[in-house]
Amino acid sequence: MALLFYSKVDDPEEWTDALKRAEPALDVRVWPEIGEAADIDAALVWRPPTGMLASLPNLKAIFSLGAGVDHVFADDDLPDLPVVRLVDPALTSQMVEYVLLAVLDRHRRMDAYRAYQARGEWHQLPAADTGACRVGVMGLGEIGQAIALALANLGFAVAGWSRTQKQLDGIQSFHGAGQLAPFLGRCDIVACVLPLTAETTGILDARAFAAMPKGAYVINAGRGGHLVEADLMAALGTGHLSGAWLDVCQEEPLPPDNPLWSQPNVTITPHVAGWVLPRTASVQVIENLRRVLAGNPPHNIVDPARGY
Ligand code: NDP
Ligand code: OXD
Repeated sequence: MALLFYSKVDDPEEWTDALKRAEPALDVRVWPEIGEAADIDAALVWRPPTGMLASLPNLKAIFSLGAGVDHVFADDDLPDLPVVRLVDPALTSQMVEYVLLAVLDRHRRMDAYRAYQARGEWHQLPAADTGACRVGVMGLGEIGQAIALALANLGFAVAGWSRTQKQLDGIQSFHGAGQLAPFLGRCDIVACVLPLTAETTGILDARAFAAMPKGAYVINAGRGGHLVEADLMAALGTGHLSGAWLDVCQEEPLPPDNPLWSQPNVTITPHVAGWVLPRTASVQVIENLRRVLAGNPPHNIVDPARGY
């Protein structure tokens, strides 16, 4: 069994070692050293270049090196094959940690305390009332549900928004385009962990910000394509939004001259909210590869029509 590995951000040696620990007989071919293209059964990829997958004549499945698959569907010449995403508890835990970090940083006014410290000022702000802080999670899938439940466990007033209705203990559920504005209207902090699809592209725009209450705070750990950066800058400029915390950007790496870098109430991290760990994720890649080769459908296959 032969697997092609392609990523410019993941370490091919670490992945090869982990994959071979999970299946010693696996033949891992790291792009561009692929040998005979016809040998390759499946590909494990992050942002594959257009046409690369179509050039493999015996490919049977495409595995995303992440939870998201937008980077696979961005290939205009994508062969009509099952596209499989990672659903990894270790990745989900990191995403929960990341959003909790951002929410707590904002809720406990660490921005203000860092500024006071820089000026050598001992200044106490009013106590943060967690039960009165309304947090909204956009996307209630594997990652969003775990985030919403973790926030609710801390006592925040949590709501979630998804395509279909959800029943989650202690979480107010909103769904569909028609309930987006009422959902945003009850959020002091909004955290986006949606997949990037035709329907969700640009969803964090001027209209969405206008639907949020004055002073709302936006966290984007989904994809850069969800956020209209110019609209964010405008909403920060008028003071309608109090700040933002961004892990993902329209263009990655974020160009040095992008004004977001120097916006004082914006925190930026370089797409590190959740990082797939080869040690845990390679086990499910191998299991899915075995299923494909045995003629069974892999787990966590995505729906190309929905785009996630
Ligand atoms: P899932 O597929 O499990 O969940 C997606 C959720 O989004 C579902 O609740 C779905 O609704 C909802 N959704 C999709 N389209 C719409 C829509 N048009 N309107 C409303 N809700 C919608 O994905 P995961 O939770 O595993 O991952 C989510 C995303 O997180 C990834 O696609 C990726 O973009 C991002 N991510 C970012 C990382 C980072 O490091 N920054 C790391 C990992 C993931 P429904 O339940 O009704 O289908
Ligand atoms: C993912 C990511 O989709 O890391 O897993 O962005």
